[in-house]
Amino acid sequence: MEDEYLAEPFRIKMVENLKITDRKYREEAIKKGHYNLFCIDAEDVYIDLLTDSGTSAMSDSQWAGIMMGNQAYAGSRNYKHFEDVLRGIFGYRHILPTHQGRASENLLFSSIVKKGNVVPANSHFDTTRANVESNGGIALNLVIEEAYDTEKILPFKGNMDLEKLKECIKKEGKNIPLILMTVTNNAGGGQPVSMENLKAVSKIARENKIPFFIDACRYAENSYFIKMREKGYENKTPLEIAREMFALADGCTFSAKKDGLVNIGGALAFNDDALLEIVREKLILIEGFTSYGGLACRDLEAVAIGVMEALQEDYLKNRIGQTQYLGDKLKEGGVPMVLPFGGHAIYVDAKKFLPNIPQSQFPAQALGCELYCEAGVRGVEIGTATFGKTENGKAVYPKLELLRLAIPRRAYTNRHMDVVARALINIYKRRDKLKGLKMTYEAKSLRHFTAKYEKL
Ligand code: PLI
Repeated sequence: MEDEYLAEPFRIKMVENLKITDRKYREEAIKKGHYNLFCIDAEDVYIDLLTDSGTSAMSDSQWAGIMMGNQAYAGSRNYKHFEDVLRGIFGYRHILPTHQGRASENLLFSSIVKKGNVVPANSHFDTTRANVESNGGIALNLVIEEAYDTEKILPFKGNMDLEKLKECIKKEGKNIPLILMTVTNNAGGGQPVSMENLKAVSKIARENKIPFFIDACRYAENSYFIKMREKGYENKTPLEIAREMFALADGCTFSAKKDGLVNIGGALAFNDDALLEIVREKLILIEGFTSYGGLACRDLEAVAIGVMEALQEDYLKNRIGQTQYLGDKLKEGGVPMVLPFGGHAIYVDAKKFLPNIPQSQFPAQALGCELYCEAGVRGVEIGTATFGKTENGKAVYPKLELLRLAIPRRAYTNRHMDVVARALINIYKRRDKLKGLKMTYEAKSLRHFTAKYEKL
């Protein structure tokens, strides 16, 4: 479809009614949830931008596929469909179903990461980092330095810094069990990785005989960015681009809850036959048999259909377009964000939004709570609570302090995006009145999910 005529490439067949609340109600709700947006009831949220994971609206084809579920412990036809479709995209020999991305990470990292190993990535997401660390490894972020400059406009700000990677290999050598590339780079603003960078990382990995894996959560969106921004890919389909990307690696972890357009599902895919022996045993032990991997077979069918829908060009144009739409509105209102806008989310730069609140007082978390109180919009902190830590009694802060507004796929209209923008711009106008938070409880790992705060 020509750009000027393309709106949503779908129409709405079923709706979920939303609860409408007032500010007093929301202030009570967030106080009851100890100022942690993970600890409030989803029903009390009007526009839920906590995550784009597992929150997609499925299509009628996917629901029809679910009704055609062939529930069998072994050898279900839905698994065969799932395997065929994913192999057709990823190209790897072994396609193992899992219930979601972190289960794939657990299976892979517990099989190949040993105590003291170093795992370089452009940026690890929180579960990826936690899975490396829980196996005694060290998760290293080697994204290009420009990724930390939120205002710098570059087409592929998710790229790996190749010099840093080479240095790391020189220093660590055989201590590196794998190199990981997250596409798009969720922890760094949802920024894409270029094919050129993937090729270079692949070459370095192969020269040094280090396995190279892709964290493929948002590979379809990354493929679309390559088509839009990288020379030589203008006339290729997202599927062709995706195939080229995966051919550069030895395997991938995949959360189908993102670019699989499903509410649950994932996969671990790779070529190594020896690794299969180890992983298959673990899969059966912790997830389920190799032909369902912790899912109902009907869910495998929904993934098989969803991944192909998520590779459609009109879908991707509309999807990335909605994120840009929200970003453009916020930019008009002067809101500081990570630029250029990411694929699945807008990342508000809380350091710049609230320069009066130091990182020790969780500015992105405080902003998230205020946005919820203002309009019932829920985002998620990607800053000190998520990636900061206490080391030898001293607080260590991440470089970026962001409030992520992740947009569920096919779920909200641009009128919802208008509300989000209006609310955030209104807060921006009175930003000097906002106060920070004090963390009163933190768990040892993944503390942001269960942390408790008090208002300062
Ligand atoms: O939520 P999972 O276990 O299906 O996937 C874990 C995961 C791995 N890698 C990346 C890049 C992710 O973004 C990711 C999950 N992301 C979530 C839940 C998010 O809100 O971004």
